[in-house]
Amino acid sequence: MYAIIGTWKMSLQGLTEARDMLACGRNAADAVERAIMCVEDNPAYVSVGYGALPARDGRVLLDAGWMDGQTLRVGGVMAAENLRNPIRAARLLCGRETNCLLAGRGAEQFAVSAGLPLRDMRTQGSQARWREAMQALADEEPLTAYRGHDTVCVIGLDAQGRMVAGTSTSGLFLKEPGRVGDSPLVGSGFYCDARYGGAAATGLGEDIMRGCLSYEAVSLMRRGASAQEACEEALRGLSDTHRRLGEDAGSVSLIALSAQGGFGAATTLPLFPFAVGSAQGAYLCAARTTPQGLAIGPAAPEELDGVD
Ligand code: SD4
Repeated sequence: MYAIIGTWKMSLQGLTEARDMLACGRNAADAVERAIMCVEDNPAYVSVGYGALPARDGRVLLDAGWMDGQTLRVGGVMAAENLRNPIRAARLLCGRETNCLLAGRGAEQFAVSAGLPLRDMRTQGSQARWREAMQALADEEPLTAYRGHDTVCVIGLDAQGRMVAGTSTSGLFLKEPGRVGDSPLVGSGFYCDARYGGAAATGLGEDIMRGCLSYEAVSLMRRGASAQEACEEALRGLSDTHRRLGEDAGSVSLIALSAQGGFGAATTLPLFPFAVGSAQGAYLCAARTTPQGLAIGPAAPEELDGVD
């Protein structure tokens, strides 16, 4: 049995390839890396990898995280510039006993020493988006925090029961240079323990960190919750905290995959698309917030027009 889940519509193409790899007996690590690289390499996805959303100073500064569910080792890069595939660096760093989370120039130097390709991650499109937004700031138009800053998160389970979780993002649009979100932070942006399952989050990192959301979801699976129950309960806990403090619910979504191959998703948004892959194929799903509660189900791409 094998299964894979990824955040947002943008993960579908890579997830489809990754599912085929799992179906051919490839391991979860290779499949998750492939799924994420596919998003990183595509400049049409403006919040991950090549051509992603710049920081205030115009630089594209990327975060990525990786966790091996067998060893519970973690790797990650933060505010990394010029890394063609941040997820490859995060995966390689995960094999280390020490120095497995690297920021800024250290991440770039590691990539060079590991023989990973570098690339100027700015594109004409990313620079145009940056100039336009800086102009809007100068004109004092309010910028909302949630402007397409989506993270690709993928969790995979292979036929041998190995599990891996990975994340990759440029984080908040117009972030302060050096700002790090939840995505490379174990427990917040992702967590994976092959005995129970994996979880990963997308949304405003500053909120996600307050509940160590991914660890919380895996911890609920350890105590017997299904992947779906774990997502809903972990996110409910964070929303309750917001409510108690008189804040609004924030913009947070969570996915999970159990060690038995069960899928889960929850969101505070009206609509959160995600993709799943299994022996049944790879397809899009959506979590919808309805007056009756959370509704989860398959979604046709045309239902998700205009959503990432
Ligand atoms: C961050 N969590 O840097 C990321 C951004 C994201 O949907 O996932 N947005 O805060």
